[in-house]
Amino acid sequence: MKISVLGLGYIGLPTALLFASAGYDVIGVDIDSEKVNMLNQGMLPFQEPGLDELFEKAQKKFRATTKVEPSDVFLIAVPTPADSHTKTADLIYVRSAAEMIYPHLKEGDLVILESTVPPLTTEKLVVPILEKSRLKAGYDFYVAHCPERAIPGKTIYEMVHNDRVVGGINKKSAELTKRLYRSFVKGKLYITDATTAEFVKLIENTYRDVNIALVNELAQIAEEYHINIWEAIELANKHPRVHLHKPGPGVGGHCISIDPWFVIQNSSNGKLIAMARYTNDTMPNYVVKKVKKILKDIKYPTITIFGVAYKGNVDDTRETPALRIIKLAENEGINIRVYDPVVKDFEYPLLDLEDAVKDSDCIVVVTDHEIFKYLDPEPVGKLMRNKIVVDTRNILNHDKWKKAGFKVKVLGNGKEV
Ligand code: SAJ
Repeated sequence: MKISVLGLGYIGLPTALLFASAGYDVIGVDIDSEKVNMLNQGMLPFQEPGLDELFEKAQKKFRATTKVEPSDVFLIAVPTPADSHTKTADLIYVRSAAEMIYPHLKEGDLVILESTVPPLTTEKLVVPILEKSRLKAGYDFYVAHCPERAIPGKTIYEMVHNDRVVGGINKKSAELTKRLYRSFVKGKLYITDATTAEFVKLIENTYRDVNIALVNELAQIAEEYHINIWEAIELANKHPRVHLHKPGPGVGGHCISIDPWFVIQNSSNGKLIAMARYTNDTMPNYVVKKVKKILKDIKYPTITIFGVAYKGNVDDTRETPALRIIKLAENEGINIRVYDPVVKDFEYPLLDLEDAVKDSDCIVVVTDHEIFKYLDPEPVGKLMRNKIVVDTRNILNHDKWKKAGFKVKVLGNGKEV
């Protein structure tokens, strides 16, 4: 059986390789010819734990190309960005993937949409395009939505071990999809209809966004009451039914900061969801306000941003709150230096540690990279003009930094305000 995976990004590539290592002949299709060449020469376009080994194992059963060809299964794993002005899903890539597939469709084929999409996309957008083949969906060929749940940094482990939801446009579509994923998924596979599966995926990320917004709001309130939110959360989470998330500089990444808009884009409801988005999107403003207050007596201040990845231990900067923090601070006349030993490309120059902290007035920890926890503050402090650190993630050993002469401020710790 031949499987074509359209879109070789963070989800499509590992998925293609997992199917290949399960024994299927897999063709990876991507419009980016550079990426296709790289893969065919045995090079990976991005890093992810376990991806090297998987690539090695799957190589004999996998090849990449820029053109769709006849297959038994077509799996769509293309990006679905949100249009930042209209806050709606931009489905151009899904549309064009379906357009590329339909001329090759034959009886018995299965088309699976993995990309995250607003409810009804599979039935109302994808199926009609595929039916331009003159075959009838659900009878001549089969269609399902099977959203991914893997978290960047643990993608491969989670793709194999997480439970998944399989939404078919009819029962046969769902059953066929379930059987296919069984080849590498060790978690449970739950069957439902396509629209419910689309909705489930979105509400998982919405649940997380709203909960993060809650603690981000509580962190600001805690500061007003001179309470340490981190202590308060730890104590509240001793309750058996309370699981408060962690406050921070805002929500980034390609999923949680976008998917809630897909839930509400066609609804007249959704005030709470939109408000949560607003709260998380404006956390960088709160961080900058805090930084400005600390730097108020310093002329021509320079700050060093520690971490521009959207979260710890990944090299991904999509929708990172760091960018908004940098832009807002720049607008206030603050000089910016950036240090992120995990990230390779960014809109601003990435400096080595020494250059990033030399003559700086303040370090702002934005990303919770593990590596920052073990940094020795002594030599860092010696290079700085002023020894101030703002920890928006509460990850540093604060006693150690204080001992090295740093003034330490932690987001949400009202006890030190
Ligand atoms: N964050 C906080 N506080 C927290 C947790 C996260 O501020 O308590 C921030 C992170 O720093 C980051 C953002 O939120 O900026 C999102 O990070 P994340 O680790 O929560 O999630 P993602 O975006 O990397 O991956 C999510 C996951 N969804 C859920 O946990 C419900 C993953 O399982 C999905 O597969 C992925 O979205 C996706 O592709 O949709």
